[in-house]
Amino acid sequence: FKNDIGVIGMAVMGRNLTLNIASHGYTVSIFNRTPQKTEYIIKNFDNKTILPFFSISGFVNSLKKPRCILLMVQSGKATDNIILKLLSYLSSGDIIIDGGNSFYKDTIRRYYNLLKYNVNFIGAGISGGEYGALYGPSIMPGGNKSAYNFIKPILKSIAAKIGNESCISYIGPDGSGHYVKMVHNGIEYADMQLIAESYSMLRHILNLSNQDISDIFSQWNQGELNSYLIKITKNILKKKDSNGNDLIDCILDQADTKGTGEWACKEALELHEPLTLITMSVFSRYISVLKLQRILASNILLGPRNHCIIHNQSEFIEKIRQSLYLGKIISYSQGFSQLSHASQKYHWNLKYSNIAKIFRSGCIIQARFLNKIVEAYKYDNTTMNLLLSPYFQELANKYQNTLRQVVSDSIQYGVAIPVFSSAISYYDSYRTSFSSANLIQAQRDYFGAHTYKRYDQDGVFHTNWSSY
Ligand code: NBP
Repeated sequence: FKNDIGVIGMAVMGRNLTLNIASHGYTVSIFNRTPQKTEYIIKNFDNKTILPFFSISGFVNSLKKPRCILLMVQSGKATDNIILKLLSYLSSGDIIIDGGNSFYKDTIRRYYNLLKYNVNFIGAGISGGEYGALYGPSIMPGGNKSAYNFIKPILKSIAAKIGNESCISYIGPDGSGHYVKMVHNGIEYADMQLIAESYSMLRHILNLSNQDISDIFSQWNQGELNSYLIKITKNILKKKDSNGNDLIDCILDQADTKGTGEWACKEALELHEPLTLITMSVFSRYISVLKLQRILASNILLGPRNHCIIHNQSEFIEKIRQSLYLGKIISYSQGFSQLSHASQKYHWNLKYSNIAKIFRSGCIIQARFLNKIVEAYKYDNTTMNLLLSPYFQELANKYQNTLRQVVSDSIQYGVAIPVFSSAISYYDSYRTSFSSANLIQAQRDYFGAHTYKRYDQDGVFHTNWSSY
């Protein structure tokens, strides 16, 4: 008897995905470098369809051919090591699925390297954290399409559902699935930062209590902003610690990063994409880490002398809501624009409507408004920027004034809102038909003879600027 699929890596993600797969009637072989983790699963989860293996050869030999092996190990060297160990036991046509957060360029390299051995490699972004892995994640697979079609029934069965649709869709060739996951994670950074800045304005400008803010998020979750991140924020703000204190007030204000957000920003630089909100979200986490410097600076550097006064509290709360929604839209516009640029560069032929569809459940950025992105790209997959599509342009025109008021009020209060500020700056830059870059070009030509073009004449020009 041979098993349907094997999973390597029995940390939280691999374990929960294994339980999810087994709960759908598949037999699963499991392996982990450290045997205790494998033993733990067998002892603690009474599931006859999960079979433990303590050697790679035994694990590989236990699988039906062509073998399907899901890797859920740490990205980077650990993934390369385990692929190398597997390779000597695999046969032509076998399929390795890397469900970890691998860098897409590593996935491209692994894909073409394994092709030499006739081993199929699927780079699958998997989002939803440990809960999603157990009950239904969003899955973004890239690689060979016929290999994907072979493993599709298993992956489809474990993916999150929205109605009768599964949150999985073939993304495209080689590293495209992991690229989409990287941008997804970047978008997640900006969503979280926009929510945190909203919380900061409610807390430090309106002086509301955590309970009040939780109630506001609860109301927001009923409308346009309905999303997983708003829901968990509402819950976080109500949570008490064992002493009855608001837990949020006891949590140190230093946020970590794990890599995918930074990758998205580095890729933006490589592609010359203005991914300003995500980048500013990553920088905001870096500033958060400078706690000692911030404490020092708070005693040295002055803030605004006079606060403007918010006369109407409920009106300001509604303005923050509208600004948060527009900020989110601008961030997604940038993220999808980067996807489109990468798709052209790597010839991936991405279908943005399908990508937005699989983000609608299972993953961290799941949100009602993704339906609007699905519609926008279904109507036109070549849309240059979501802000130009009918629904989003109408919304941007409706909320842009509010966003600038909220940014201006917060600046006057001295409350930091770096991503809201980036949102309105990008918005204004994007809608400016005559920018100040003429001066930049002149400066470049002045000191470096970089040349410039003119509106009124064809050709490329250089001026001897120092002669009058
Ligand atoms: P970790 O990312 O913490 O990785 C731990 C696993 O990698 C363990 O099974 C460990 O084995 C194995 N491993 C390491 Br470390 N080095 C190894 C090596 N040289 N050879 C073989 N195995 C090795 O686990 P995770 O949080 O479950 O995440 C798994 C993957 O899924 C990662 O790529 C992660 O980025 C991605 N992911 C995580 C989340 C999340 O919410 N945690 C969400 C989405 C995707 P050991 O037990 O012997 O040390």
